[in-house]
Amino acid sequence: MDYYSYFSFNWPGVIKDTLTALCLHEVIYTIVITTIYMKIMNKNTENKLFDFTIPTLIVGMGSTGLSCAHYLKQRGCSFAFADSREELSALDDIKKKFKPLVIMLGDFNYEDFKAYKQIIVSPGVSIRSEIFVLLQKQGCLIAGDIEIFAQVVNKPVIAITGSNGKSTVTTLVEKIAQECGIKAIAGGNLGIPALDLLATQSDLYILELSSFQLETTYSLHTLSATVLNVSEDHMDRYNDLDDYRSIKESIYHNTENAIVNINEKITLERVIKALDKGDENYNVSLFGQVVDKQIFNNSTLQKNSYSIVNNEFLVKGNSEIIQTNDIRIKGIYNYLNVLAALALLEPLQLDQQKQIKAINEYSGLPHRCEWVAKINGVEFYNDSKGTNTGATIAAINGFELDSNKDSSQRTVILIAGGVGKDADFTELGKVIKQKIKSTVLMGIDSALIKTCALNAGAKNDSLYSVDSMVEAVSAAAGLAESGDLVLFSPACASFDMYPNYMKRGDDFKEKVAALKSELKHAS
Ligand code: UMA
Ligand code: ADP
Repeated sequence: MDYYSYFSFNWPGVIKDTLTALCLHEVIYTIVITTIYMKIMNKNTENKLFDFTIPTLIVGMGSTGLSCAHYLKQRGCSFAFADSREELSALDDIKKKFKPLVIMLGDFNYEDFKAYKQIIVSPGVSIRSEIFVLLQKQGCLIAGDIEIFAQVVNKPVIAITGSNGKSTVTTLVEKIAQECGIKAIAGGNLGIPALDLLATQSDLYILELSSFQLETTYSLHTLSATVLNVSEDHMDRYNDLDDYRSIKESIYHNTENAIVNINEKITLERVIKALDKGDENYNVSLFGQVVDKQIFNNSTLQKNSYSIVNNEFLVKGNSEIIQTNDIRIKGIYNYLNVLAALALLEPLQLDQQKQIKAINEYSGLPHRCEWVAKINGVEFYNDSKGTNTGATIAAINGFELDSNKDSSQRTVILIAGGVGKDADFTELGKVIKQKIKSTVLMGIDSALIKTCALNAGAKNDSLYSVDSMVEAVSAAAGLAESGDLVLFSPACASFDMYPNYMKRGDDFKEKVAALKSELKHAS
């Protein structure tokens, strides 16, 4: 069976069988399936179809905005740009390349925007600001690039969101699918904007989706979708954690297979409720660490569940799939990422041995608990992508699991700090108190982390404040003894000191390398 053709979607059996029996030409399938698609999209009255024949306003001239412009230009559509920056170095090139109707720079202006019936808004721009709320009320379609992608893609899509682990799972799913011979490509929040992926004419699209992107996505039909986990992030854009969680959960709308983390109780309950009420009709597969035996007493769910046994085996139902010893990416959170990837791919019924090979070969992405160096018996790890408390706590716990030492020895020196995005650092404070020998703090919100650690009972003389990466690395190295490890996992965004987390991680690695060569020359 060709899972990747138009027939691959689990359209209601009768329709699929009828189409297959009639042996219609692919073009006719496309028309029929597009009609079904339209029906799905129109179920929600808010879902207007993007109209490629009328002028569009593209808000935000970053990678998303430019990718949308590229796509619209290819289709011969006219569009204007707006960006709240006053100046853009690439302005002339953009004008020349895209020939937009107009480019509006500086503060967004309702009077200018209201001339457009549809606006593509970049994820970094909040659609909850007054101007967009007003425009939407007046019937303007406010959509993101993922919504446009959803309306034009004609191959299966797997979608991944969550506070942490998205990029790891997205790239792992891509690697497994490719190893199994599928022309698959990953993108979205990961880096390559979704519409750019279409040029590859792949047979499977794997999208990492942020909550920002989900806010402006209404009709994405997916083969499988997951919310990996929910912990505080981007609290500067949301009212509270539940508001943020609800946006994440919208990824399940219109999926055929909802992949749910068994440990995310609130989400799991909502998914089951939606099924019971008949609001959704997806299949559910679970993944996670088994704690709630009751759920696993339900034989249907148990059959479809992926879990970890004694931190040693990953299993589906009762069957062992893989030994954790053989997996290169370590830590419980990474085993959960592997389980999620397997569950997301389950509908494709791929060859198990090939999947296992791909998983065992996968060595993770840079800036995610990446080993950097060993200096005088101290190991340095770069986890610059640890940009919220959930990630940093998972990273610390991951090391604890893999360490042969008693956790009470507290052998980790943590370097953290940056832009806290209005996060509550109480939990991180507790973990610092319990598990961290010394903490070196830098960045704009470092005082908030320090206060939470002190409130949790951490000793003042275990907390150090510094102003730069070079000082942070030098302080951490000075505090560490042979056998300790230095973990750079900031729990914060980078933009107070760096353009992005990659530059920040690279700087950490450079400073560690410099320290190593300094010590080598000194000895
Ligand atoms: N802009 C405004 N007004 C604003 C905010 C931004 O005009 O109020 C303009 C900026 O001046 C700039 C443009 O919008 O010209 C930038 O747009 P953007 O912030 O949406 O960023 P893009 O370059 O389009 O990149 C986005 C994602 N960025 C964000 O969500 C902030 C990228 O995720 C993603 O890789 C890319 O689309 C392709 O899909 C990055 C990210 O940090 C990695 N994501 C967050 C995260 O992972 O935590 C959500
Ligand atoms: P995202 O794309 O969601 O930011 P990544 O896969 O890039 O996630 O991982 C970023 C960091 O989040 C990692 O370096 C690690 O510290 C942490 N992390 C990864 N997977 C998980 C998970 N499943 N649960 C909690 N934390 C995780």
